Amino acid sequence: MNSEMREAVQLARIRNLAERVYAAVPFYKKRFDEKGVSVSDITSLKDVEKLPFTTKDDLRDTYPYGLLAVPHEEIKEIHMSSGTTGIPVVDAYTQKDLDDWAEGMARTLSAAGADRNTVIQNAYGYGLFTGGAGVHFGAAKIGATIIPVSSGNTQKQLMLMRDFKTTLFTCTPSYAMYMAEQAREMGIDPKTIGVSAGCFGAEPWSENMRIEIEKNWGIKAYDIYGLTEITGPGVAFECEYQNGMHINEDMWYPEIIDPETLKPLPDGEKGELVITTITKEGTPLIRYRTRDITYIFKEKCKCGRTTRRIHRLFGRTDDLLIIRGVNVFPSQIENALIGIQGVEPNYLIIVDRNAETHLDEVELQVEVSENTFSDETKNLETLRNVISATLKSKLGITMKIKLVEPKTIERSTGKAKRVIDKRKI
Ligand code: DLL
Repeated sequence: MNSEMREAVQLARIRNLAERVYAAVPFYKKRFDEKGVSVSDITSLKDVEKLPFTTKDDLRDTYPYGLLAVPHEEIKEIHMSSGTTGIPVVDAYTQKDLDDWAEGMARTLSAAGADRNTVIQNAYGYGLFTGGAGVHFGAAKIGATIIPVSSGNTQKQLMLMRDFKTTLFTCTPSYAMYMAEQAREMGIDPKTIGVSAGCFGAEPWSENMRIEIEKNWGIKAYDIYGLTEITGPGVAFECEYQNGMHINEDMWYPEIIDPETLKPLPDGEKGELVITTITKEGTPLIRYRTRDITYIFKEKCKCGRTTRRIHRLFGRTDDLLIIRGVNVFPSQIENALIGIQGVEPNYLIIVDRNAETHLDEVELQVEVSENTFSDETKNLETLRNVISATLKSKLGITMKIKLVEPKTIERSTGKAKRVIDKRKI
């Protein structure tokens, strides 16, 4: 579809959505009335700016069923994410929502080369988390062979991969790295297992981490994006050119806003991604503020898909560390670290506040490789200086660097924890 045709479809769907939520969801009726906006005000996509935002707090305030836009018997499945504050964020799907989700994930997996002949090992967690179910539905729609192993049990993962000739696997990028490490420990070179692709997401990762995963596994590593509130994975995905993620724009209408002023930003400008779920029935959302930072671009992709794309995520507004006035996302630190010889892509950022000076202090714990660690202390000191100087020159920040022994930073089979913020405790 060219952009004019797509925009016409989007506008019609947004108008239909506004009508549906106004009639069925008291929360939205109130928000629309407060803003003095109604469906008749939406005559172009630019008018979407007139609609109210929805935030994570709104979802918590309306937990569990406050945003339902259809009768209960239409809801066929529920997923949720726990988050950090206790009250889960809920997504309630009608059959059509599940079909759309499967479609979005089928596109995601086929863009990574999957078809009926592919054996997909799904190492995202099954259960309330959307990763397991999302990949499962998409793989089923393609007609691929699914190994629904879920996350964890790493030795078994490797055994299944080898015995059942997995060609594509899915998990968080940090778990993909951990699996490679475990394989080597078992005397297996991951490259010899025969996997050719992986779809990784659910947590921030850097371009250098991609290179690392591709090198370790001998595969092509695709970035995939999504969030529970919207549907789960399948919102946007990379194609074989691995240059930004194609947004499934016929289902999710994206905008970028300045998170401070809340004003929309043009394509190409970095800000907070806002999504309107234009075809969703169960728990549709108007202008949901994802807190994810990226930019949208519309240059035509060599793959032939005409949708706009989002750049690999830079981080989240709530992950942003401000270190003595310099804004930095954990993924930028990761990117800088991975290029340094002797360092493993395992790190932990610990933020604390000095009780006397009241200034924030950051300690960066970095794992060093086996060889480096057995070296002389002098060499470790040199390495610490190299890390410090690299971070200073690339990001303009000074951190206390602590080198730690190989395999001491806790591994995760799901989303890795990269930051410990002691200031909140
Ligand atoms: O993580 C859905 C998902 C499952 C996506 C499997 C991809 C693969 P939540 O648990 O609700 O849902 O977390 C959503 O994770 O707002 C981002 O901050 C982050 N995230 C997801 N994908 C990526 C990615 C799933 N590719 C939150 N890069 C989102 C960076 C990502 N961050």
